[in-house]
Amino acid sequence: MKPFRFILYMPIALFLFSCGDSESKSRPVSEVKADAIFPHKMPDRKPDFPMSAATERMFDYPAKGIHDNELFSQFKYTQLKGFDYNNGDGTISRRDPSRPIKVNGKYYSYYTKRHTAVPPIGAKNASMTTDEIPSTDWDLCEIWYATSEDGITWEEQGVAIARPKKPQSGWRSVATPDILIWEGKYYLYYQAFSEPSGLRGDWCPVSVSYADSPDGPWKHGGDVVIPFGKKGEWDQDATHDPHPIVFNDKIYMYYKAAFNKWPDIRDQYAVGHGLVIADHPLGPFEKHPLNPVMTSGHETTYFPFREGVAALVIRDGNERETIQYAEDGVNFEIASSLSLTPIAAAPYLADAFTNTDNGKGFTWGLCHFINAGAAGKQHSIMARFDCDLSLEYDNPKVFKKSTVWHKPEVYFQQDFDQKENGTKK
Ligand code: AAL
Repeated sequence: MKPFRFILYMPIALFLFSCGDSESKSRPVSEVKADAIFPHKMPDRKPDFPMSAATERMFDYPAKGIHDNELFSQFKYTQLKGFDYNNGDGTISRRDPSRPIKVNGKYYSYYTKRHTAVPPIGAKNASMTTDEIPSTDWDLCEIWYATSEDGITWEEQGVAIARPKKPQSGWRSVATPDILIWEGKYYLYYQAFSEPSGLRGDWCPVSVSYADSPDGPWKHGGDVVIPFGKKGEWDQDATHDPHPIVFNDKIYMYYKAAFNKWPDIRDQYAVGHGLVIADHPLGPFEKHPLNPVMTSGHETTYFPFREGVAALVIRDGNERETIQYAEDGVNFEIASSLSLTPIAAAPYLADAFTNTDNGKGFTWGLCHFINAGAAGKQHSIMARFDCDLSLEYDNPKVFKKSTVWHKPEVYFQQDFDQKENGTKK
């Protein structure tokens, strides 16, 4: 605390702490004596008198107000230049970008690219797919890469990881890559499908390839890098969105598995994120005994922050649209709640692989929009987001406002058929 604030608050604090009764929270309301009233000026420290659960909780966040919370930000979006989508006819899709890395002054990002004769016919129709007809947007894909000087205009460079020959893992599709830099080498982790996604579920293991340069050539380094759970365990048949960082001198790889879903309870589905840890990028990766370490969120986005790890948790679960923080990279707590979050966020992190114990966060990254196409022309596009989630950057006027006003059209796009009655319980 700054010295002048300490002097200012000292008398208030002494008064507040002297009239505390920590047990009174749990007493019936008639017995709770209002020893002190919450002050108009925000106290620096948690007062020791009876408070509601929400007021108590306010003191557990990184800051009591979002304007001072380094783990809160609004997000702004910019269209990328340099990618062609065949006039949006659904035959070209780019999605699930890797976190950009900067090498020799250029940013590199790796992503799922689908270029198929026709748009996807849907997971439900997976049994009707052919070698030419994709089920989902990430079926029949390859991993491509692009470079950029400014993170906005990108030049597509070509294929990084092609589909291997049948029956090798990934022969059907390789997708959703992320990158690790370790001892001067580059490692790409990605989902390797050996059946059309949707056939039995979105089932796939993770493979790894490595190279001496971010331009490749990439050498196959192994399959099923993240071990599946045994039958009956939450991650028994899916390991998605591999996301490595270097933390505590080791490789911490977070991943996602959707569970409680297939084959017949899709509407009950749950999402967990697991953590596997290794001493070397090619493994072996060992599962953390407390997995899943996160029970909300879809695509994984974890980053070194201060002495711990923070996560952007979006789309799924009770704690979706939050940032969470864990000093140990395992036991996450909510640090802020967010709106209009980037989907499949891949932030540019200068310190993702430096084993830092003072993670700085980020100010921009890539993400995707999966509904870029008109009906029957489904494809995804990638975009850039900017934000203020960095300890080295402050732009409160743009990024720390609590409300962002959207035009009425944004709301009216979420229309509702008034004849749709729902079900009475
Ligand atoms: C994504 C990711 C994984 C899923 C699919 C493609 O956004 O969660 O990659 O398998 O959707």
